[in-house]
Amino acid sequence: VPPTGMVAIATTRMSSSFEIGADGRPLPVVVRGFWLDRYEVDVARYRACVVAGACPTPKAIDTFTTEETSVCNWGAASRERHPMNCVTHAEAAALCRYEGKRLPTEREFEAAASGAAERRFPWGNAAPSTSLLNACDASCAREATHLGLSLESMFDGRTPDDDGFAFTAPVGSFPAGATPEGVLDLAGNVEEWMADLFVEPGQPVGATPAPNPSGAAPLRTVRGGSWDLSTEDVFARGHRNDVSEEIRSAWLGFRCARDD
Ligand SMILES: [Ca+2]
Ligand SMILES: [Ca+2]
Repeated sequence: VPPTGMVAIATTRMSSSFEIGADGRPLPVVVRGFWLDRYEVDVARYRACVVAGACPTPKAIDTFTTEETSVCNWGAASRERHPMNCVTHAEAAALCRYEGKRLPTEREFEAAASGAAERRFPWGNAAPSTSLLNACDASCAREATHLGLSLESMFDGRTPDDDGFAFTAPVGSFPAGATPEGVLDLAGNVEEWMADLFVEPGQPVGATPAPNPSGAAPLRTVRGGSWDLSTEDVFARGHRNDVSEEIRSAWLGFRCARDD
């Protein structure tokens, strides 16, 4: 019986997009079967953890502009089903622990999003469209100016050019963009915290993590792209990013995984 809200990801043999083997080629890896949340963690799930005393109450956003904090979903009216964003790596990990889960590893994310077939996108190889994911669309570019942000639409000059959501969307709003196993929003909506410490491209997992040039907090990997981005590549297989594990951001959320 699958755990509620989770999808089985079978053991996956693939070549890692971000690790290079001793022979200079993409590293062949076997990712053990695991469970992955069908959806990004939403505000309601995080609230249950706060009420239980197992998750910290989200703090004021101090590292971003006031304008951007209005896109943080905690405490915003009618956004209980929106992804829980603006949380640190530790806060995300606490929610997963509370649910008897953990954050997924970067390899697991890739196995779920691209599979043994090494799909370019979670849904397959077709280019992103407004029905497949929540990216920065026409409404995002328009509304962002009210927040003092300058964002571009990924669908400029195309029809349709509006995916229905200027900022975050309720989790699971893009069923056409699901993986074959039924995992939603692996590309877009919010970028997602991985369990892993970030290692430089081409280094094997477990290599000495990259130091954070801007401070003491380690860098963690984030994956999948977000509502504010407009380049197809950032939603594609192999795209990865590194951020300080202490940041809170409106474009950054998470989902949880579990061992078999
Ligand atoms: Ca959008
Ligand atoms: Ca996502």
